[in-house]
Amino acid sequence: MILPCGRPKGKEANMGLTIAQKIIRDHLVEGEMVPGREIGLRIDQTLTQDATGTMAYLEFEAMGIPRVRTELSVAYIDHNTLQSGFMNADDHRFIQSMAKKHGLKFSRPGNGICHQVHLERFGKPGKTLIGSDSHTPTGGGIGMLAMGAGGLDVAVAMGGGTYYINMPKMFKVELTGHLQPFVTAKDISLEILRILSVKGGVGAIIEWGGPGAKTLSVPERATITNMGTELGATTSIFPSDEVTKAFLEAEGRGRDYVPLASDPDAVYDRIIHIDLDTLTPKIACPHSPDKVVDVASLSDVKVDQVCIGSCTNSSFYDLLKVAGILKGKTIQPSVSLSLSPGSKQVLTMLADADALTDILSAGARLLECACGPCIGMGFSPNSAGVSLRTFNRNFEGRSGTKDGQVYLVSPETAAASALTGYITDPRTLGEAPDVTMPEAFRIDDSAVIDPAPVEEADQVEILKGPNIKECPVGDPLGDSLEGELVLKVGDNITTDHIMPAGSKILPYRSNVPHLSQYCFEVVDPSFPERAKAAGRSLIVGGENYGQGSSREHAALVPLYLGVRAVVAKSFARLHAANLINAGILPLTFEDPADYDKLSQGDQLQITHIQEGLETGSFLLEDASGVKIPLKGSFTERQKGMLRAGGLLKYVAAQGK
Ligand code: MIC
Ligand code: SF4
Repeated sequence: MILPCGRPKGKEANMGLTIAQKIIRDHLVEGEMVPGREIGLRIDQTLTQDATGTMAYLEFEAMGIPRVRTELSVAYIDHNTLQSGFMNADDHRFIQSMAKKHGLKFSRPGNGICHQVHLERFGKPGKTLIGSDSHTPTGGGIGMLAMGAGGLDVAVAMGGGTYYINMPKMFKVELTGHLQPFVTAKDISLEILRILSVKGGVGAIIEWGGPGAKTLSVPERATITNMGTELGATTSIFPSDEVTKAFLEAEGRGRDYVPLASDPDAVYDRIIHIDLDTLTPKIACPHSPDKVVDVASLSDVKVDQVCIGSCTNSSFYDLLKVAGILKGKTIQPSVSLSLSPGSKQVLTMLADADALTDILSAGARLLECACGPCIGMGFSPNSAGVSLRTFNRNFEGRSGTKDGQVYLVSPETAAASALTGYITDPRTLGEAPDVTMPEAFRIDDSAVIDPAPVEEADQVEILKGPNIKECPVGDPLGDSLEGELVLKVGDNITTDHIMPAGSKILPYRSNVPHLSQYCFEVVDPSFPERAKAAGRSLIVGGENYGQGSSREHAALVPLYLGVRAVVAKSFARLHAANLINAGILPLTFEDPADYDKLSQGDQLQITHIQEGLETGSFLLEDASGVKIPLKGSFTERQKGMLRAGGLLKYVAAQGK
């Protein structure tokens, strides 16, 4: 039994709580902590990056709120740093002017990847954080409840609004033993992906614990919580303990430490055990992070390119180990190696420790402290090239080379393979470098710019370049919806399929009309033209539709092209939320076998939508009279959003 305020009553009141449940309890403003039910959370901190940020700030601007109402909001520039053309620089100036006027800190380009910098300088155990980037759960490495969200949700939270999710189930991963030499946190991430798959964490928060967790440093924990995103999990979290305290103290932020642990009698929906003593180096094969095998099993695969970096594996700790492996050696002439340090702190400390010299002398190319190759911003592999990356995603085409064969590995496996030219189990190298966490990090926040004081905010001019176009808004949902089935796709369609990124397209994240030419480019380049010609239309998908990124462009661009409903076997959490925010109706098949009854080009109709919103049952009919039952269960708030034509219109109507 649960009281309206969400606190358990009766027998359950004495039940122990998990770490996440404790943070949720302390931030609950609406709903009950019952798995599957919608809850509203107070958000302490927000972050945005530039690829989703421009849109988020346009949305924030549309809300007319003068100053952010969070404890801390930070605007990072880390994705779009190539600046080929005026577009990125214009977006950066816009974001910087918005931050200055509306009370956000602004992290300049070059300061680092949002998740790495946020962990170093701003994250606090026990706080809630949402970010317009799906890897925001990195903050779970220091015991934050950190979640990826759509830009519009972040805009609402910046304005002091509530963030809504469905109360997740609780999973626990119990770690025992110690990582053996050359076996790493990345191998733990890949192992859990092997066990659970890219859908295995959907609807769950994954808590990491057990004696093995105590042996992991904060950067290692952050690698694991970062890649929890690939499991589809709402977020992942570690306890806040002595290790967290030491990390915060080394960052000069000991005052931010609070201890956090689950109760001994906390209840989990699922417990998974991983024995670190027996874990071996792992690798995810093209094109999915869960296609995991032992590194040793692929030793005959020749490597063309190795990329070390990204928000998963670019900490000082990771890169010191890489330097230790490469020191005094030279990479194979056939291999191209890149290094993108996670932050300016990491880069300057590597330089101070002479470790940067070891890496560069071995033959690496130094890229910026930014996302870079992870999101296809340069350094694409050669045709059909094998690229080993310490990143978190290896979706088809994401590297910028359509037939590139991207494998995901640890920094140790990456460095070892660059030396041999073949996929190499780093344990064959001999002795592992002995790396310890520093007692103090190099603290220099000069690349973080404070906002204007409130009294001067009025005078700050908002700078908008010509690339910044209006954000599309949905139409109120009527009682029936008719349209062509313009695209039928299979399982595990990612947001990179729906709205690709990369150096050609990413500069247009604030220009939806231009962006729309590339929608579903990897799947079917004729989609945009067909969708435009069709007027109002529907898309049909398989399982886990929309997995991957938080990019709301994967909803806004189809909306612009006329898509009004997506019918799938199942949806990824973030994408379903983004569709509703955009005013697109996401429905699932009552019987997944009905998926086979539909073909691209069918004329479809969904009737009695208003009744369906209440009952959760919908009926899809094609022109020949075939009837397919669909379902969709929406909260009152979501119904309101769909009826209004999306979150922006809904918020405007509520006068919030
Ligand atoms: C990604 O890793 O796919 C991104 C680029 O960081 C995205 C955000 C975006 O599309 O801008 C994410 O993970 O949310
Ligand atoms: Fe940047 Fe890659 Fe991390 Fe996304 S996954 S935030 S693109 S480094």
